[in-house]
Amino acid sequence: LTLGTADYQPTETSLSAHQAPYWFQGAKFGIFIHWGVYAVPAWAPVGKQYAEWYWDQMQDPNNPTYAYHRTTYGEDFAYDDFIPRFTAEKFDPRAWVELFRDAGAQYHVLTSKHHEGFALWDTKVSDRNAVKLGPRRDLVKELFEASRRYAPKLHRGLYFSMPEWFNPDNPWMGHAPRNPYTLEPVPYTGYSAGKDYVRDYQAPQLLELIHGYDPELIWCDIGGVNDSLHVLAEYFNHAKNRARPIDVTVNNRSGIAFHDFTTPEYTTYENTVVAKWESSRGLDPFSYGYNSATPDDAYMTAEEVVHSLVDIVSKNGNLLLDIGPRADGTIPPIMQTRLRETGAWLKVNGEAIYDTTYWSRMAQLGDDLRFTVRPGQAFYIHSLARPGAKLTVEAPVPVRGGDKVTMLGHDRPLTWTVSKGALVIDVPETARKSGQHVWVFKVE
Ligand code: FUL
Repeated sequence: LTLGTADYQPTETSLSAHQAPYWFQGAKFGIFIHWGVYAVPAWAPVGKQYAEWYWDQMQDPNNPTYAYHRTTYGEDFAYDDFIPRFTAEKFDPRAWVELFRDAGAQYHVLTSKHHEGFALWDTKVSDRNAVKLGPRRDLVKELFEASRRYAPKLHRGLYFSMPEWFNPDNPWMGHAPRNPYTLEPVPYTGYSAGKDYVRDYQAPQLLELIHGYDPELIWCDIGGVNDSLHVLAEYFNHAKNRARPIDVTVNNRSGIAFHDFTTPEYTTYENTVVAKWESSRGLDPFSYGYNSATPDDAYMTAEEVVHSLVDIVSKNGNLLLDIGPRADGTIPPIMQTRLRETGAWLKVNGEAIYDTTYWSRMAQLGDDLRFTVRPGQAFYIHSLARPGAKLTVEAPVPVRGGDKVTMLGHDRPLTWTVSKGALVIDVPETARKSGQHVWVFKVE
């Protein structure tokens, strides 16, 4: 019987045998990185539009980016004129992956190519890439190599936009690139038109990534025309048939129904969803790419990040938290600070997050409590609000006489009782320091 060892076939039925792997289930926290030519203008109306959408937004006379571009760069400055300014000259992949590790993240997902069509790796199917233009470096390769070497516990993923806005062979926005003020055509730099978009370009690019970089996660975006049945069958077979197999996963935006996980964006599910999911958002109030107009105090605070992570994990999700590096490869200090602060919380409280599972109820909502479980070992109560001298948990926590109750980061066991069916934990003053973001109690 070859059940479980046969190759995947390019059919929905065959692919359906694939599930999100254990590492992804347990990872809970990843870093999304939106980096491309859009990091050069790095502008959008703050909190309203995604900065990585600059090229699309500058085409529309009713969008503030249209006027902004004219004032800042002039009518004759095409989007592709930003390419030489995308230098990555200070890109230090080791510093990046060490930052992600220190943030407590378990995986990272870099935009290998966003909707602008500029590939960050050495693609052979077009010159529209970071080796031929701009940085003149294979940014995907450098990041993956640094990650394997300096942060080997991290899992490596790649985002890939299935369509491209103004690709002459399949313009998602309905037309090849043009000057938004005169509507004159402009070149699509580095690309020679006349390809079958899917067969000669999109699918080969995905296969280059699969065979050349061994991503453990592919985060497709937008869907649309595709050959994803074949590409994903090849992805899974390649991962499985390597000398040292890897366990890979794919999201729900490749254009076919099959997926390992769903991807709510700048939102989360209200309740537990048993099928694996991952919510993404930027530290920015509403952008994945770097928006230089966003003031530091508009970014998520560490408390907001931790609250969001705990809430998501209690409902079986992962948080894929996004940063937008600058065009020179530096990560804005506010983003570094937020990631390190999150890492400090996870250092103390990570055991209540990683490799846990959701409980039969995700929350005791009115009291700002969330729950996670390490089956057979421990039960965790997360208090999003600073607890009082007594923490009352009405939800039917599986506590039995003799169980030990502690607060993570506090050295002494806490006393507790069960009163009218509720667990009541005595929380000494020393365990209730403010500024902890979330206070985690462990029952074992
Ligand atoms: C969306 C894209 O359009 C955004 O720019 C971003 O990449 C987000 C994660 O997915 O669909």
